[in-house]
Amino acid sequence: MKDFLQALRLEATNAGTSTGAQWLSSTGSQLNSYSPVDASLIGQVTATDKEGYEAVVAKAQEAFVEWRQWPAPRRGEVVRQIGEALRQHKDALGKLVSYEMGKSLQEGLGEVQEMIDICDFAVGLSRQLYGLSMHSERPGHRMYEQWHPLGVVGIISAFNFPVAVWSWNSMLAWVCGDTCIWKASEKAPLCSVACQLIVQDVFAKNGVPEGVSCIVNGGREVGEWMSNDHRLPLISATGSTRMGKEVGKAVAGRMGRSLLELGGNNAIIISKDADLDMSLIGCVFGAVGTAGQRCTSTRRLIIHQSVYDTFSKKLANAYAQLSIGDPLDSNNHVGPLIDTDAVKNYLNAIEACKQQGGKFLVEGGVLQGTGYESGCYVKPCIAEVTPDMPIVQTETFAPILYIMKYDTLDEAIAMQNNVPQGLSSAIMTLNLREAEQFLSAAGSDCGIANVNIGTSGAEIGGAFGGEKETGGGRESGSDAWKNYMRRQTNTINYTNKLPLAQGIQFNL
Ligand code: UN1
Repeated sequence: MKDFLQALRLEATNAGTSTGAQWLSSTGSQLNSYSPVDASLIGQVTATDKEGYEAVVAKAQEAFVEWRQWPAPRRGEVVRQIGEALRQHKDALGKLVSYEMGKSLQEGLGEVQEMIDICDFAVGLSRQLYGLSMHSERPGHRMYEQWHPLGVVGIISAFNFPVAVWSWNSMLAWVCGDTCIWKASEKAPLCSVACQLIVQDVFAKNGVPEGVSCIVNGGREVGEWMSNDHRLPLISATGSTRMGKEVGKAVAGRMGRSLLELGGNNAIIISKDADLDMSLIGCVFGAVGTAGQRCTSTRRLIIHQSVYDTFSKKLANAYAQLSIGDPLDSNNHVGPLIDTDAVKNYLNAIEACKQQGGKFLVEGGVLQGTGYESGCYVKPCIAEVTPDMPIVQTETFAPILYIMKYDTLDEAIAMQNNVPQGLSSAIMTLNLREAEQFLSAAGSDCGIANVNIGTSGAEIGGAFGGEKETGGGRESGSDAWKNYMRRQTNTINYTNKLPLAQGIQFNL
């Protein structure tokens, strides 16, 4: 037994359904969590059955009635303590993320840091859930708006950020007075159990009602129950565009609210005026970090023709230095893909790219031999392509980087925008005119547009999400909290007359 599993009290868990301190038994199927690092079975959870799901929703609804009455700063104090508990568990939780999901330990720890950061952000917010006040057109009237808790929030998260994405949603939802039901990816279910165990202790110390933090586990079916459930006014879903379209449709069908954060096809433009050495780090980390399994991973480089040869040589040299292997070993840059299905997708994309005319500058392939027994380790690769190839329009969750040439900035921006997805984008340039054009209304069409940093590694303080097939939702910082509350406009008449708006006369 690995010590971090013990530290997180994951030794003998097979529960996958909880309303907080209570763990419910289930007749659902067993979900095995295999590590892509070494193929070992880390643990099991039981999928939530319908009965368990109903019990969870009932508890979350009941808890909401009490929780929404707690003053927001008091809810914030509870979230502050969660942040403290996460600081204490950072090392163990970071290792679990790395071991269950396969990202490098540095990135596993970075993910827990994102959780801590969003806790801090949410604590501040708990005293700032501001509404505007307006000037009424009628004398003796006061008009303002206030934000009320929304209800039970359903959170569906993906394997690639198995803990942080939940925290972006739940920490904000909690200070906003909502209760949460979280369905983690069936590919990383132990992460949700570990988080629930950490939160449960903090809640118990503070007398938080049972049902404020709930977890359910399972596959598509559980996600469908949530999406179709009118008792969940908001579904926040992170994952593939295919999944998001189904969730969005189901939630819209019942006039619910959805917050969708889906696929990306993120590009970096390398201008003739770029600092090439600095750009290299952003490009390589963006493309191979998390083995290309971030929704913000860099998938395309659009390189000015005058620096194309120089920069592609630099890239090839950098790729030759990458060490691939056990992500818990800090000497390695790249860990495994999540599972062998992901390896198949990677191989299929390489094959499709070749058939469509792509030429590989750095070849891919599946690694074999000692240390690679899980069959999930692949070589990050680089293909020279043209932007119209169908594979270049697609998000493949793997370390495949497509590179292409451009001549004018207008052309580069058009190439960057001409994909179905619209999450993250960047330009590397020291030329102010180019940078400003890229950020202008005629520039990048993405939710995130950066200058002289890469596409991945967004900070929690900004609103996170994107346009087009990325789903349009914004999570995390800025005013994303408004997703988790309902707005109410209030007008109060403190006179003895009842003037009507718009000057309407209505005399009895
Ligand atoms: C995701 O991949 O779903 O910007 C989230 C980043 C991280 C979040 C990625 N802060 O890469």
